[in-house]
Amino acid sequence: MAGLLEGKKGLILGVANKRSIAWSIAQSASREGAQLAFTYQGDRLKENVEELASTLPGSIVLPCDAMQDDQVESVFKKLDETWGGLDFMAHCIAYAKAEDLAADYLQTKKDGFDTALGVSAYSLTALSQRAVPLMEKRGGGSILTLTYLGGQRVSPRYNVMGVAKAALEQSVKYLAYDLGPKNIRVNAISAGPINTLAARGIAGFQEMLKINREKSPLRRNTEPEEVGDTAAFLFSSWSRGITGEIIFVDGGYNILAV
Ligand code: NAD
Ligand code: 0WE
Repeated sequence: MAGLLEGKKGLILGVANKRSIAWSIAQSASREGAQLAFTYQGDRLKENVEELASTLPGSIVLPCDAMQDDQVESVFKKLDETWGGLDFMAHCIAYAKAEDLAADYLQTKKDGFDTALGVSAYSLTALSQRAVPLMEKRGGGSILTLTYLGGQRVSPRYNVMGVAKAALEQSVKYLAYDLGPKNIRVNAISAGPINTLAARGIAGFQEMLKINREKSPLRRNTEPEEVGDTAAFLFSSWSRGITGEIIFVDGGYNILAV
C-alpha cells in the first residue's frame, strides 16, 4: 500500500541526536514515503545530523540557527532550487538559558526572556514567513510545532519556557487564521515529558517521568514514536480539516485534576 505521505517534501528543524523528537517525526514521515530536508544548529551538531539523515536516502542537510536571518533565508532558497516547493515543516526548536530553568520565574531578566521567546516562539513565525511561498506552489501545506503543558499550566521551573510556549501556542492560532485561505494548516503537538537532550539535566526530570507513568490515563510515558506518528497524520490529508489546534500526545495526562 502506498504511504500516507508519498510524493511529499518536508523540512524538519531541531534534530540534535537520535533521541530528538524531531528525529522520531522524521522516521514516521519517511516511513510514510516523504522526502526530507534537515537543519542543524551550529557545526557541533553537523556530523550527528548528517549521519542520521544518511540513513534516509535522498535527504538534504542544511545549517540553520533560527536566530540567524541569513541562514534561515538560505535554507528556503536551497529548497526552492532543489524541490521547487514544500509540503510540510516541523519546528522542533526550543531554548532558554539554563539559569532561567533553575530559579524562580520571578527572577527572569529581560535578556533571558528575549532569548527564550525569540528562539522558542518567534522562530515559528519567521520560518513560516519563508515557508509560505514554497507551500503556495504546492497548493497548500502543513506546519507543525512542539509544545508542552507548561505553556498552559504552571510546571515548576519550566518558567520562562512556559511563557514562551504560551506565545508559541497562540502564534499557532494566529498563523492558522492568516494561512487558512492559502490551504496551509498550522498545528502543535503538546507532548508529555520525554527523555531527550533538552530534558537531560533538568533537576527532577526522572521524578516527572515517574509521576507521568503512574498518573496518566494510559499509565505509561509518552514515546517519541507516538509523537512521530501523530505528526505524520498532521502532515497528511487525513487531517485536512484540522488547523489551529494544540493536540495532546501525553497519554491523557492533561485531562487530570487532583
Ligand atoms: P532536543 O534537544 O533533541 O531538541 C531541541 C532542538 O532545538 C535541538 O536540536 C537544538 O539544536 C534546537 N535549537 C535550540 N536553539 C536553536 C536555534 N537557535 N536554532 C536552531 N535550533 C535550535 O530536545 P526535544 O525534547 O526533542 O525538543 C524538541 C521540541 O520538543 C522543543 O520545542 C521542546 O520544547 C519540545 N517538547 C519536548 C518535550 C520533552 O519532554 N522532551 C515535551 C514537550 C515538548
Ligand atoms: O521544552 C522542554 C525543554 C526545553 C529546554 C531545555 C533546556 C535544557 C538545557 C529549553 N532550554 C534549555 N536550556 C538548557 O540550557 N521540555 C518540555 C522538557 C522539560 O524541561 C523542563 C520540564 C520539561 C518537561 C524544565 C523544567 C520543568 C519541566
